[in-house]
Amino acid sequence: MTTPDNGPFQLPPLPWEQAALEPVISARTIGLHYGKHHRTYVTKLNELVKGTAMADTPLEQVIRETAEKPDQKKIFNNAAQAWNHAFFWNCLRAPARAQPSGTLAQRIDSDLGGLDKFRQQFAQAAIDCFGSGWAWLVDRNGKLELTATSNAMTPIAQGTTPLLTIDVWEHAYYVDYENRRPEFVNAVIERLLNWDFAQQQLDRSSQRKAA
Ligand code: MN3
Repeated sequence: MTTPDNGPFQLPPLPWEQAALEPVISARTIGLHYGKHHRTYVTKLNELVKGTAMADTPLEQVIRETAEKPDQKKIFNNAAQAWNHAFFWNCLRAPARAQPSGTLAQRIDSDLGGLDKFRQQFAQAAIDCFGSGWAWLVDRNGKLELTATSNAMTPIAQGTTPLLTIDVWEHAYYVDYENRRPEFVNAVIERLLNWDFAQQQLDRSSQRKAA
């Protein structure tokens, strides 16, 4: 763990080497995206919460408490972006397994019409997200859905459980793909999705509902 500016919130280590996702995502993109963008969200969040009760509040709770509050917008944006990026890195893995298994595969079949439709709809949500944002596979009250959020907005502030995400801010792909967002999105969906991580999120979501 590295702690920018010794603040309470930390930049978690990447789950792989920076070149691990090549050629889909270059080491240079990961170096900038993680080392500059993600780090800056954590650093700014630490500056913003310094000396407040938020400094002792878990990150997910900071996000929920500041969502949709205009006077807390800066804290929300940096907290949600810090969380979204840490989640995003875990959604990627190379080499990825070709397809999900277990209950996740069953739910993709029953809720989304199968893996091919999942891929098409996830890509479409990512491509159609206007401007900066995120595409998500979420569990909403026991049903899987594909959706997108704008800017820093995150499912954990909207009462759904995220299973997978793709960052579609331009900084996520411009160095490697210039303006070709669909090419980036389809390459990530076909070659990098971490199905084991998505299954873990689904299991946790099911356990929370059963509790
Ligand atoms: Mn990003």
